[in-house]
Amino acid sequence: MIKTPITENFLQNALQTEVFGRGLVEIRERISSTNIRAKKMALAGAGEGTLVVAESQTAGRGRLGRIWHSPPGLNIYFSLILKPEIPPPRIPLLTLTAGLAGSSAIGSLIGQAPSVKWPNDLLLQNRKIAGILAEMDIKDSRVSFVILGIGINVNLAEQDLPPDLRNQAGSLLISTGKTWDRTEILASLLGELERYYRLLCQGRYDEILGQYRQVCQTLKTRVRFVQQETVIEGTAIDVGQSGELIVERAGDGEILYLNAGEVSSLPAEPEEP
Ligand code: BT5
Repeated sequence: MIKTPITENFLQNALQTEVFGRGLVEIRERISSTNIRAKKMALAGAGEGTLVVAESQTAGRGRLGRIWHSPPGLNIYFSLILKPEIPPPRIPLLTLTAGLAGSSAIGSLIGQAPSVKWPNDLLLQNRKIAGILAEMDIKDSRVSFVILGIGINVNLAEQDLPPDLRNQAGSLLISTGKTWDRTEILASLLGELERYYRLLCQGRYDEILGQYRQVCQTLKTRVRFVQQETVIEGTAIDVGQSGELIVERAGDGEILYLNAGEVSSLPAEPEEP
C-alpha cells in the first residue's frame, strides 16, 4: 500500500515547467521499466517532454545490463522523451546535464547538494542516491530521440535494500532522517532538468561543463577506470567537450580521453617523504 502516491493532479499543481511533464504523462503503479515504456511511446510518435513515472519497476535498468533496484512507493522512477537538436558528439553531455540538474534540485530542497560521480551517479555522504540512464535511438545516422531515465532513492531505508547494496546505496531519508514528498521532488527536478536542458540546446556547453566541474567529485582524484578488458589507473584531471573523463595515466603521464566505463576511486598517493 503506497501511503502518498504520486498523482498527476499533485504533479501538475507543483510543476513549474513549460514542456517537461506538460503533455503526455503516464503514471503507473507497476511497470517493467519506465525507459522501455517511454521508448515505445516515442516510437509511436510521442513528443518531447512526455513523461512516464512508476511507483515500482520489475525490471528497472542501469547501464550495461545492470539492475536498478526499484521497490514500490518509496522512491522516484521516471523517464522523459527528449529530442535534442545538438550535434551528435555532444549527446553524452545530456547525462552530465541531468546529473547537474539533479544535484541542484535536491540541493535546494534538502539543503545538501549531492555530488556527482562521473558520469551518472548522485552521491550523498558517499552513498549512491540516484542514477541516470540516457538511451538514444538513431535513425538514418541521426539521433531521433533520447530516453532520459532517472531513479532517485527518496524514502528508502537501509532494510529496503538488498544486502549487497546496503553499504553503498543511500537515500534522502538515510541522509537527512526525514521522509520527503516525492511529488515535490519530482516537480522540482523536472524544473531544473528543463532549465539546464535549455542551456544545452542553446549550445551553452561551457556553462554546463563549468558547473558540472564544481559538483563532480571525481575530478582531481586518483581513479581506476574499467571498460571491458581495459583497466587504467591515473588522476582524473578534467571533463572534456563531449563529457568524456580526461585522465592522466599513472606511470607514463599520458593523457587519455575515456568514455562510458566504470570509474572507482583510489586512495590518494602518499606524500613524498
Ligand atoms: C545507473 O546505472 O545508475 C542508472 C540507473 C537508472 C535508473 C532509472 S529508474 C527510471 C529509469 N527506468 C529504468 O529502467 N532505469 C531508469 P549504473 O551506473 O549501471 O548503476 C547500476 C548499479 O547501481 C547497480 O549495479 C547497483 O550496484 C547500484 N544500484 C542498483 N539499484 C540501486 C538503487 N536503488 N540505489 C542505489 N544504487 C543502486
